[in-house]
Amino acid sequence: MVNSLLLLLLAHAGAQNDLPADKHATKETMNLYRNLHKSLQKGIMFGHQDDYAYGVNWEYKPGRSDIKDVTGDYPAVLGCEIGRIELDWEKDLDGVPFDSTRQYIQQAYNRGSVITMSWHLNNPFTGKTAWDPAPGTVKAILPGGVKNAVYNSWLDKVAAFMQSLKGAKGEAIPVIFRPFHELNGSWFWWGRNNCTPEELKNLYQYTERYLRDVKGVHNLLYAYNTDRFATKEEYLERYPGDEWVDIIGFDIYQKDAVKTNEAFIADLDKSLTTLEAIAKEHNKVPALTEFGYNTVPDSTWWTNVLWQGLKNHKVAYALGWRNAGDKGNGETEYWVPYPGQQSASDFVQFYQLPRTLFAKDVAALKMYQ
Ligand code: BMA
Repeated sequence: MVNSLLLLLLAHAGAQNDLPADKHATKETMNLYRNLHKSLQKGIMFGHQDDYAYGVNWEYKPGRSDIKDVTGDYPAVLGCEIGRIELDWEKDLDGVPFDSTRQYIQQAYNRGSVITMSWHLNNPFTGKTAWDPAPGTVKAILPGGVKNAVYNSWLDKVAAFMQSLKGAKGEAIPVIFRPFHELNGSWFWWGRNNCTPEELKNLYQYTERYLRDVKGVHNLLYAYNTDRFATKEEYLERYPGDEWVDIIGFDIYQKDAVKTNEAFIADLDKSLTTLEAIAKEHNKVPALTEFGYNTVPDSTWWTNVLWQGLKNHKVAYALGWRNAGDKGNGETEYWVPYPGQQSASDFVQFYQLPRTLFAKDVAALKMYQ
């Protein structure tokens, strides 16, 4: 009797651990969370920001994708953005209409892919962009601050968008939301030099509580997302707590010349080891929330660099940044190949590795069931 009671209690504790931060998350969101944990044993899902919207030298062509043009399959994870939704704009800060974003999310969901969302929200204190690091912003938007009502009204718009994401049966489409990304850097107003650890934790918790408990948004998993980091302590300095977070990740970019390949592999490998240790201790899903080497100037970067850093690790997904192409301001930006790009054939090799997962692989995993 005592034994079976103990077993029951243990089973209950185990089940509690399988629940996401939102204990009232929809069934599909709960399933996604559980399946993300399970997918770690299968491989690493490849993700790409704005993949369905545009690529190098094209935009808004239904069904098109640079990843598909190169491999024949879509990425397993679709990255989307909602910066400027807070201002009621029709398009996000990169020009993608929110109505299109909603459709891309529905398409990704219908094919069984996973969706993640970033939010480069403007600075609610100064009205300038996310990159305006005015000190005092976080304090000003929290309760008691002069811009709290403004921030709430912005969250109302985020909530409305999230609640407008519906599958064929009217069910809410789950999204991995990663607000306040790269929070240990100082380029965004929520960054390290621009607020205290307590303020950031409060902001994270406040935002989640508002969306979840005030607005009743129940289709989100929450990602805690730093930039490059050196130690576990640095990673966790602003961690809002286990009850607020589902996925833990970091962003890492290779810059400079190809001769930095070895250093990049070593940094990626070391950071992933630390991330996995934290994920184990805190029972979270580890992910590489953004990575890349702009214009991929190394023809074997995928198998000889990125995979060398990834291959000994179990992370749910790795998200490459957006293929904006020629931005018309003298800058060129793309992070995954397109047909004819110098790393395209190496990317096909990478695609064929048994542990890299793309849309067809992940459809078979039935992430929402
Ligand atoms: C940056 C660049 C910008 C873009 C921003 C938000 O890294 O890609 O061009 O506006 O992300 O997506």
